[in-house]
Amino acid sequence: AGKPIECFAAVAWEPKADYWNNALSVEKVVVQPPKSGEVRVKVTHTALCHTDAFTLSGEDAEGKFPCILGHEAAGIVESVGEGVKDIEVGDHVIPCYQAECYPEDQASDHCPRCRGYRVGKTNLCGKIRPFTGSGVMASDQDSRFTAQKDGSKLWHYMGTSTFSQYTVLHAESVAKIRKDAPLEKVNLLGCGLATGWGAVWNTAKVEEDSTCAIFGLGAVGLSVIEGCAKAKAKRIIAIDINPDKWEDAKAFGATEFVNPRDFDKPIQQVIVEKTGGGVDYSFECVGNTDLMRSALECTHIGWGQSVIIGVAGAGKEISTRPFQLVTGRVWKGTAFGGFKSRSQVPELVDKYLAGEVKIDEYITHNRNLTDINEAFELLHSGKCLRCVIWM
Ligand code: NAD
Ligand code: DAO
Ligand code: ZN
Repeated sequence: AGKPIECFAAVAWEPKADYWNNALSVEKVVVQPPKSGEVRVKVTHTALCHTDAFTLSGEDAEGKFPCILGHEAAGIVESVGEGVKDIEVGDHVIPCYQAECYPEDQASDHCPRCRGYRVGKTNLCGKIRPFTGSGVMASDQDSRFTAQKDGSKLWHYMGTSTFSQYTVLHAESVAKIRKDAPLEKVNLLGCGLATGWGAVWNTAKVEEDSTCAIFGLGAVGLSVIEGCAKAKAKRIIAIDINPDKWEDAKAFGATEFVNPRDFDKPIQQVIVEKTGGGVDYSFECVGNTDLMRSALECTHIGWGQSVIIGVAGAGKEISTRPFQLVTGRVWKGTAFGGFKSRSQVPELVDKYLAGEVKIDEYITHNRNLTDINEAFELLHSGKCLRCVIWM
């Protein structure tokens, strides 16, 4: 504690369009001790999410290089900076790319998005957002990482940077969890699964007996399916261009599978015909703007809702005929499934330990940090849902 730590990290020196092709360099980095309002965490496990690949590929307008990527992780607090309350050395934690400020910030107007009448309107707390979005820590607007070989500064990513054996987090980004939770599993709650479940339960609020369509069957799409099944949806239509995804989708609760490549008409027309007018809820879990349109247009006139989850490349735009909205369809989006991170991630851990939600079934691969490039290759291959990196 109080001293810099040398450890290994996977450094992204520059963006690489073919992100699956040895894009990261596993090397020694130096991690400074936490400053005021920060904690330093020993990352034990981190998974790879498509969003890491997206930033690494250079498509993310906020991507700042060189940096240390990674945002779906779990670990143990190594040291705590001044003024940090309720987090102690040895606590088990999940870093959260979406921070959540404290009640006292809200009372004293410290957070631009969580004060006064705005309290509770969004999970997108804005207190440290300018810093997490620009790769630095709030207290001095600087990084805590340097490369050991030449002292170059390495930027943080999403306020998490979990592809490092040690990372420094804002206290607002730390969800403290119970110690009996297996860190090698619950790391997945830092992003993908929470996002999918929350899109169903918090954003769409899917009801019993409803009909749902899910576009894209990666871990996010499958967790949407699991969420819909838990919400007792009657029909859960799984859509993917990779037919190998059907077995997984069925195991998570899908009732039917549609491959857009099997039809020579737009997929929205196929779904509308199949459901006698359209689905009640649809979810786009790919990041493809044409598919976002299909997802909206396959919902039912009058009440259909479509939730965008996928992250599209910088500068991409969505379109539809305004009549689609005039006639009652609703287009929404969600980040982290609408969950408040620090307070609700521990509740998701409880749900997992009570056997109410799956995690293990999403973990198709495990690798060591030295093999992280192979994990990106697996993600790209379409054969991997989540690969957990043991740090
Ligand atoms: P993934 O790459 O594992 O899964 C994507 C799936 O989409 C694959 O099965 C692929 O075969 C399928 N697909 C590709 N093109 C398709 C098409 N035209 N039609 C139908 N299916 C198609 O990704 P993931 O990790 O599940 O993440 C999905 C998306 O969600 C990504 O864009 C990711 O950045 C985003 N994401 C958003 C949030 C959020 O908070 N909004 C959180 C996490 C991830
Ligand atoms: O608060 O200004 C803001 C924007 C917050 C961005 C949240 C990111 C949502 C998208 C997906 C990330 C998946 C890891
Ligand atoms: Zn806030």
